[in-house]
Order: sequence, then structure tokens, then C-alpha cells
Amino acid sequence: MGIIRTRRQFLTISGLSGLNLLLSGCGTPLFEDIVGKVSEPLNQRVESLILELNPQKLVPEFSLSQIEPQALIVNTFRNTPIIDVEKYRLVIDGEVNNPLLLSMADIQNLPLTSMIIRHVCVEGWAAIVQWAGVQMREIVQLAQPHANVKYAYFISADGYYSSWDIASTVHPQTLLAYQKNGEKLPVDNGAPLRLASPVKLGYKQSKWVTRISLVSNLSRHKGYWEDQGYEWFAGL
Ligand SMILES: Nc1nc2c(c(=O)[nH]1)N[C@H]1C(S)=C(S)[C@@H](COP(=O)(O)O)O[C@H]1N2
Ligand SMILES: [Mo]
Repeated sequence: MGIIRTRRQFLTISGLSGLNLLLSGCGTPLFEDIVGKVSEPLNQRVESLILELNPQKLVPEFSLSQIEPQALIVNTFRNTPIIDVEKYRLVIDGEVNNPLLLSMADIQNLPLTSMIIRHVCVEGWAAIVQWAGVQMREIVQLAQPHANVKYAYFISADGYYSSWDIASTVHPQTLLAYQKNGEKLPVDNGAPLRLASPVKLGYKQSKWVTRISLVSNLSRHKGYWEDQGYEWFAGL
């Protein structure tokens, strides 16, 4: 996995200026407020996963020459949603101290991580793809989940939804991707933002993600395919 630290820290002034917190409608927080929140101790279980106190196994990656640009088949249960990237905001909420509302500019100010992995669809095809974007763990860390958080819900603009266990969510190779094979992520593949991870099957890799809810319990609805009998964990 190649971690390209475009900007070492999220809390650069440019990253901060576009950052809006949803917290109690109190307007733009002061720099100190955010720094204070980010440096608070995290939920210990999630923290130990993120800090690799219990190191999570890295899935071996492929080389640039192994990328299969034609093999990734667009697989969309409905229509491709129309998203205005300027107005687009990613909501991170649920049982967290620090709900977030992030623009694509905010997200692109976070460290860029790139990986070459195999995407596996249960319908019988697979593709080696390079994805680049922000690690989900960065987002989880910023949101400051409560100690009892065990799951993440991913809600998409096309009505799709899925839920993940928190360990897979903060796995170092679970990305919110906005690039595919070195280029801007195509709309059909989930632009502006989609999940990409070598630890889960294709139907867990939500495209057009607009909302991530960190929660302690799953509801009756676990995912679009999961609710129709597909396995929930869907690990690779
Ligand atoms: N929002 C949304 N995400 C989705 C889907 C979908 O229909 N809607 N299909 C899933 C399935 S089954 C697969 S295999 C992959 C396909 O990703 P691709 O279309 O970029 O190849 O997206 C997953 N994520
Ligand atoms: Mo799939």
C-alpha cells in the first residue's frame, strides 16, 4: 500500500476553512476547538485497531502492470445518480462526539492512500484495480466514535445501503476512493466517493456514498443485498 502524504495533517488552514461541523448548529468552530477534539483520547477498542496495537493483517497487493482496466464491470442495481460535486457533502454521524459534514475539498485535503487490489463480485467476475482516496480510519478518527460503536452504515445516493463491522471499516486498506487506475473516479464507478477494500466482497463496496453512520447496533435493515439473503460479513 502506498501512502502518499500530500498534506501531512488534516488540520491545515486550507483543510479547516471548508470544514463544517454539524454540532448543535453552533457555526464555524474555532481552530482550538477542533484541535482539542481531535486530540481527545479515542474509543479504546477502535483506537487500538487504528493504532495497530492489534495489527490488522495487510492483504498483499498487485503491481501496476497487473491492473486489468477492462475487467471492472459496472454493476449498479438502479440508475447512476446525478450528484453535483460542488454541493456534495459527506455526512458522518451516529454515536460520535464529532459529527462531520465534509466537502470533496475537505476529503482531498486528507492524506491520499493508493492500493492495487482485486475486486471480487459474487456474480462470478473479478478485476485488479488501483484505487486511491482517504483511509476510512482517518474519517472514523475525526468523528470520535463512542466506546460502544461496533458498526458503520454506508448510505448511497442511489438508495443503496450496506453495513460493515468496525474492524473492517478501520482496516488500513479500506478506502473512500475518488481515483481509479490513476484517474479521477468515473461516475459509473461511484464518483465522487466510493468504498474500496480488499477485505470485503463487491456488494459491500458502496458507490456514491453520502452518509456514514457509526453505531453500536444494526437495525433490521443491514444492506440492500444483505436484506435479500446475501451474507452480511462478506469477507474475502
Ligand atoms: N450505490 C451502489 N453501490 C454499489 C452497487 C450498487 O448497485 N449501488 N453495486 C455493488 C456491486 S454488487 C459491485 S460488484 C460493485 C461494482 O462496482 P463497479 O460498478 O464500480 O464495478 O459495486 C457495489 N456497490
Ligand atoms: Mo457485485
